[in-house]
Amino acid sequence: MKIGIVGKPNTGKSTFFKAATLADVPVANYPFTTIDANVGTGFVRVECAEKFFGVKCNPRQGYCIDGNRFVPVELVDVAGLVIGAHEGRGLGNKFLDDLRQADVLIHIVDASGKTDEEGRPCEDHDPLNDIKFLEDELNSWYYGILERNRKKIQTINDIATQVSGLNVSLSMVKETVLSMKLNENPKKWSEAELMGFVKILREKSKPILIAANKCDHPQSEKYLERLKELGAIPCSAETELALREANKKGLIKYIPGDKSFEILSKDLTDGQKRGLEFIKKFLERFGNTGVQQVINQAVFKVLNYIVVFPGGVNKLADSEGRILPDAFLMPPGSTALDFAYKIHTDFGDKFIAAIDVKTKQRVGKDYKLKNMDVIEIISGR
Ligand SMILES: Nc1nc2c(ncn2[C@@H]2O[C@H](COP(=O)(O)OP(=O)(O)OP(=O)(O)O)[C@@H](O)[C@H]2O)c(=O)[nH]1
Ligand SMILES: [Mg+2]
Repeated sequence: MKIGIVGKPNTGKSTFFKAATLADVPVANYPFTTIDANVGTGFVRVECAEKFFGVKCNPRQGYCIDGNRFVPVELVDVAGLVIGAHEGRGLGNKFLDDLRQADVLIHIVDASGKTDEEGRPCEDHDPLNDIKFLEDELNSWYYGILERNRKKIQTINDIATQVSGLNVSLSMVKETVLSMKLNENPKKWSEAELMGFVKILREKSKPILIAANKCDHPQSEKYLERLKELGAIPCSAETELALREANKKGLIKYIPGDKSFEILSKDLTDGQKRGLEFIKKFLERFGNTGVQQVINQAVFKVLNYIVVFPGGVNKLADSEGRILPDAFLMPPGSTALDFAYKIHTDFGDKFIAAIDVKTKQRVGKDYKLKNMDVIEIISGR
C-alpha cells in the first residue's frame, strides 16, 4: 500500500508526513522546501483482533496500543506541484515520477487561504481553486504519456503497456473502455474521447482524498464548509505533530487518532502548558486532528481495503511465539486463496482449505474475505 501526499507548495505536506511517520524532514513557510521525495512508514489504525480472543498481541510490524492496531502503509511526500508541472514547470516531472506507484493520493490543501497558487505566503487565496488544478495536472500527465507514445498504440493492450508504470492494470484499462463505450481500436478515438478516457483511468488508478489542512487557523472557517462539501476532511498536521512529539517525549499519552490526550509529566514549562491547552481546545472543537482519519479513509473508504489477520484455531502465535503477529491490508473482493498467496506462495500453490478462526467454520478458496477476519490456511506439503 503506497499513499502519495500531494498538493501545491507550502500547504503542509511534509508536516503531515512528519506527523504520520515521525521522520525528521524539513518543514518551512516557503515553496519547494521539499525537493527530493520523502518516503516513510505511516500507519492505519484498526481494532486489533486480540480483543475478540482476549489475548495480547505481539506485532511483527507496526504496533498495538490498548487494542488499537497500527498497520504499516508507505507514505511518499513529494515536492509541491504547480500549474504546468506536466510540462516540467516547477519540479513537475520529478514530482510526477515519484508518484508513479501510488495506489491513492492525499491532497493536502491549505484551508487557511494563506498561500497563493504557487505556495507563496499571501493574505487570502480561495483553496477551492486548488482542487481542480491538481486533478487537471494529474490528468494531463497521463494524457501526455499516451500522446507521446501514440504511434506505439494500436490496441487496448498497448495502452495498458504504456501506463503500466503508473500502477494501472489491464483490467482497469478494459473497464474504462467498456464503461465509456469506446471503440475497441484506440486509433479511432477522438481527442475528446482520449481526454475523457484519461480522466476516468486516472480517477481509478490514483483516486484523491482531500485533507483540509491548517484548520487550526482561524481563517480556515471561511472555507471549511465548502471544502467538506467536496469530501474534504478537516485536519491540522501541525497539531498532530505536536501531540506525537509530546507523546514520544513522555510528556503526554496520546494514541494517534484519539479525541483527547492525558498529561503524564509534572514538569511542563509554561509554554508547554499553554500549547497543550490550545490543543485541548482544538480537539474539543474538531474531535481529532484529522491526520489519522485521513490515512484511514484513504485506505478503507477510498480504496475499500479490509484488514485480515492470519491465525490458527489451535494457536494464534507464529513459530516464534508471537501472538497475532501480522495484519494484512487486502483489496476489496479478495478471497481466501488470495490471502494464502499473500502469506506465502507455497500456501497459495498448495491450498487445501481455509478456516474462519472466529467461527471455526471451514471455507473454500473462493471465500470472500471480510474486514477483521482471522484466517487459518490449510495447505499440502
Ligand atoms: N497553522 C498551521 N500551519 C501548518 C500546518 N501544517 C503545516 N503548517 C505550516 O505550513 C508551512 C509549510 O509546511 P510544509 O510541511 O513545509 O509544507 P509542504 O507542503 O511540504 O511544502 P513544500 O515542500 O515547499 O511543497 C510551515 O510553516 C508549517 O509550519 C497546520 O496544520 N496548521
Ligand atoms: Mg515539503
